Amino acid sequence: MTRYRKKTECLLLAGGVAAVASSACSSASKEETRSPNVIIILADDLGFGDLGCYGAKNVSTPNVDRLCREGVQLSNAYAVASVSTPSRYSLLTGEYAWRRNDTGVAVGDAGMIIRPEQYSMADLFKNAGYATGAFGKWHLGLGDKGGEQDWNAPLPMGLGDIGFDQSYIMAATGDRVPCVFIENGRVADWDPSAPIEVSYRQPFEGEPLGKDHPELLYNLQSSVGHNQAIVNGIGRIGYMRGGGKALWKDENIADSLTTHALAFIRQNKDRPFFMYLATNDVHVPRFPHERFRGKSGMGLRGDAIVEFDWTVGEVMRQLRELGLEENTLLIVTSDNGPVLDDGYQDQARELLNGHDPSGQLRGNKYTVYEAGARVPALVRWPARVAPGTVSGALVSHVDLFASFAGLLEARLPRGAAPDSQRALEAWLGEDPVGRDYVIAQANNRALSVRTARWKYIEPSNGPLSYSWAPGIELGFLSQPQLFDLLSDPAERHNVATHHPDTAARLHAILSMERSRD
Ligand code: NG6
Ligand code: CA
Repeated sequence: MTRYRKKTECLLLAGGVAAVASSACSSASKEETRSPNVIIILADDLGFGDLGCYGAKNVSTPNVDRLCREGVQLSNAYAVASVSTPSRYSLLTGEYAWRRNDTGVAVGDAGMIIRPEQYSMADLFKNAGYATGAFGKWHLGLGDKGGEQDWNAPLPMGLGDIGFDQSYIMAATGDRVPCVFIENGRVADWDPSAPIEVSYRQPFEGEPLGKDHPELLYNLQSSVGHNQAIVNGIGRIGYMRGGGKALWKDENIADSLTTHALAFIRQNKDRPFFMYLATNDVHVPRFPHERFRGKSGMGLRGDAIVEFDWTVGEVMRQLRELGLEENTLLIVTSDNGPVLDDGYQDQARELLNGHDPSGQLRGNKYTVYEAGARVPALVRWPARVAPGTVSGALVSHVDLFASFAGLLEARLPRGAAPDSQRALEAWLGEDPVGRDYVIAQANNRALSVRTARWKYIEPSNGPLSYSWAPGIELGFLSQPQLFDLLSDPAERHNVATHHPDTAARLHAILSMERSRD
């Protein structure tokens, strides 16, 4: 059982005001013995500049902003990758996704990427006696084999096999089939009158496709791709037939996920729990509920941020109502950076009106530059964390695993979470420095390494931007790139040739990390 001292006591001890401290400490010496609940709310494609407390314009995020005031706001927190699957893989396993070659953006019928024999973050909590639940976007494969799932029967392998007691998830992304929720390993509300078929190889006869029937795309038109199956008047990636009443309506996804997450909290109010709540917001297709429409002045993308903030607020409200606020460690962060046109005509770019989703960092989702993986990160744990803390400590999602293990005083099995370092104090705003370096992966697998001052990007193949979306900057260059983030936080001046020793030293870090493979 984890024990920690009440915050007031810690502060007095740290302050060293002996006379005051001794009496005050003894009067405040009540030690909490119950392990904290742990909640990760992981947004999708929410940028470093997309929240009020990170400088967002034209959208207000009052719930998240309150979290900022009540906890720690981190300004140098990193996802492990600039796209979803490798980012989530690393968070949930404590292993860099680039150590495996099967962790690229997963199709909707991918097989389980995290296998039962691998020790997951959910296993860690479950073994410590926690109730464990996953809600929302999964995107890490389901079933024992890719492309062969029978979506009309319980899946032979699912989240229950990697430590989650309960789950209510989307198999992949909102824009990929199957467009149904999977609850505890089988399709929720499965409709026997409409058996589900899914393929990423060939269309189903008689099923209209977005590319041939733009008139059926009554909710959102595609701008690029997203022209295969049509579900709810929106074109998707992949082919699908059936589903009937199990098919989701995009405008209700946030409600469904939040409802299930709140129920999980209520069910487990009397025992410690770990909840992984991965929202569909603000990934494409952005199609928030009507009550959030027009609430941001930035169209659908901004409204999806408002919907995300609502989800955070609901979780906070539920904790408060159950008296669980004080001893719940709540983390809000994002899987990768922001993108505007990600394949649907939702006018995300046209309606920005001065808002900068990247928060003045260079790039976006997919990129090697800072906006790809530097993400908002807020941590609230009233029992221990000082409110209103702002920290520039260098932290990475990959360390959450070992940090939680430290919190639980749990021993990890040999080989578990191999890249994860114990960094709880940095995540809680108590250690202002954090990691020596952070490694991030772009979507072409190129790695970068960042220290307090420098950012080095290894040479790689690939374009500077996508041909279909010139507004998406990738930054893949065949030469090394080095930026002095202290004088050049927006990575405008590549100084690799001026500082060859620094470039070589940072390159050597990447080589050393790779050789630990
Ligand atoms: C891309 C999709 C994009 C998004 C992304 C994955 C197109 C044109 N683009 O291939 O819409 O789904 O994959 O995003 O199809 S992630 O956040 O889940 O990694
Ligand atoms: Ca994402």
